[in-house]
Amino acid sequence: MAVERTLSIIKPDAVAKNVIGKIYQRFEDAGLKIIAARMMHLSRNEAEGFYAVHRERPFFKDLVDFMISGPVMVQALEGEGAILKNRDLMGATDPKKAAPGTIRADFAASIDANAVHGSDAAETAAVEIAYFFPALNVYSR
Ligand code: RTP
Ligand code: MG
Repeated sequence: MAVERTLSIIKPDAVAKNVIGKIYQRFEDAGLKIIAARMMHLSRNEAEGFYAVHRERPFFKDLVDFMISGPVMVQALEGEGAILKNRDLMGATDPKKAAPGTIRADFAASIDANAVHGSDAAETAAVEIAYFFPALNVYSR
């Protein structure tokens, strides 16, 4: 399997629950390296730009309101099959449907406050990483 990069966000609910470290541990235990990271409190513009693909969806305003409700932790992850591996660690979008032992099953309260974001494909991963990190701030190793 190829080494890939993916963009992860620990959302405001999980940052507020003080579980950044527990979520990082899951990434590292799965063989994913944190190759860039920054804590941010997103502006409305930044959140709308990040989720632009969902602009026409009925949940767009709630999603943006939630994403700007508090600080988030943004990281790029690297490893074998990182995109799918991260999605597996996260679990289903709705925590009620997320498999036991996944991040969303363990830390998320609802489909809105669902603890983490992860890129869903190679193309979106590249765009999302570039959205938050200039290439010189990514430390592949
Ligand atoms: P994410 O992009 O945050 O990693 O989540 P995802 O791929 O699992 O889900 P996606 O379809 O990309 O939706 C983005 C976020 O919008 C919220 N959402 N709400 N009320 C709803 O039906 C609904 N559907 C999606 C979720 O918070 C989801 O994470
Ligand atoms: Mg998504």
